[in-house]
Amino acid sequence: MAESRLSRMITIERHILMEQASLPDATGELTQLLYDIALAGKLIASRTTRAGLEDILGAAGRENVQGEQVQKLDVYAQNAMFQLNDHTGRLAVMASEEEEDIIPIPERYPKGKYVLIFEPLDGSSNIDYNVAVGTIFAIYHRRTEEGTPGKSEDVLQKGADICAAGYMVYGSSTMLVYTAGNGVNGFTLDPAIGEFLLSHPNIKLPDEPKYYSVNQGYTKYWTEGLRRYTAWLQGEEGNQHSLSLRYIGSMVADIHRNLLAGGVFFYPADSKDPKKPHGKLRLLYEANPMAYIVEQAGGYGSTGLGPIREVVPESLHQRIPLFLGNRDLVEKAEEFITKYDG
Ligand code: AFP
Repeated sequence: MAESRLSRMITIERHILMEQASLPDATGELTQLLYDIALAGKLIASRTTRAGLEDILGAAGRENVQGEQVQKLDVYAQNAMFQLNDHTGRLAVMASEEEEDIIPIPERYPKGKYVLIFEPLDGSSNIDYNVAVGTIFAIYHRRTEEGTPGKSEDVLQKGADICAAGYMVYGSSTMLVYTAGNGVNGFTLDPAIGEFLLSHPNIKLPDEPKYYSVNQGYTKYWTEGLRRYTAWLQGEEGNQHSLSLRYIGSMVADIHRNLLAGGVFFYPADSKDPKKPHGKLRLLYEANPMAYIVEQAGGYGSTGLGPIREVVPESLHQRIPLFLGNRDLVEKAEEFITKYDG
């Protein structure tokens, strides 16, 4: 008898469990943690699709018609990620782009063996314009003694030590893309049944890239190496091929597109703001998880001088220049930077 379409349907829960079954030492805790993050993603998605309505129904800080406090979406996303994960006994500590310090697990709850680092709502300045935004997460094993409260050293780990990472993108549909070190898989939220269904199995960057993505409005703040590299991407500097430019200004959405279409996303160091000599994006919340995902899809993540995931973090909110995408395109950036800016 032919296999039915329903029996071929793979929910994220089923997929994570299937991955777990292939790992002999797995206890199921990572599985549950990923599932809780997916649930947070569903909650955040349900709010982002109502973003404009919230404005009609009540401004942030006031009550909406249901008598609930209206929260800004990034505050809501922060709370959803925290509250779905603080009490489960799976985490030692968390850290978020929205919080200055590490986020301890409340005293009353057990402390687990994992560390969760997240950017609750990336691209939030785009929300008012109905542009896709996203949530990024990375999971590490704790370094400090099990059962005790997690510390900064649990959070300040190299990207090379990540055990799972992913993102949710809230766009024309909601997608969750994750890797636990065994390839990258993408799931689309079916709002009718409230489930993430496997829609993009084993994502690999296409060999023939289509796009480069950078805020080219900052060209005047760039080094010679960066300018020449961008010219190379445009088919100059001895390059026979040119790529199209696409830049949304929501890193998750930009990288998601390039992951499927092939290309390079970069947010380099520039001289625009002397207080931010290493660019805008953060090593822990943005660069490391995205580099891990891109590398699991066959690409490469670099600071322009070497692998992002080898950088030893010095502080929680450290910024870092980044180049992410097809390996040959990223290595070319390293080449130009070494040659002209070194
Ligand atoms: P917001 O979360 O403040 O909107 O910043 C988004 C972001 O961190 C990242 O998603 C974009 O790639 C980048 O900033 C865009 O920054 P520019 O406006 O400087 O290009």
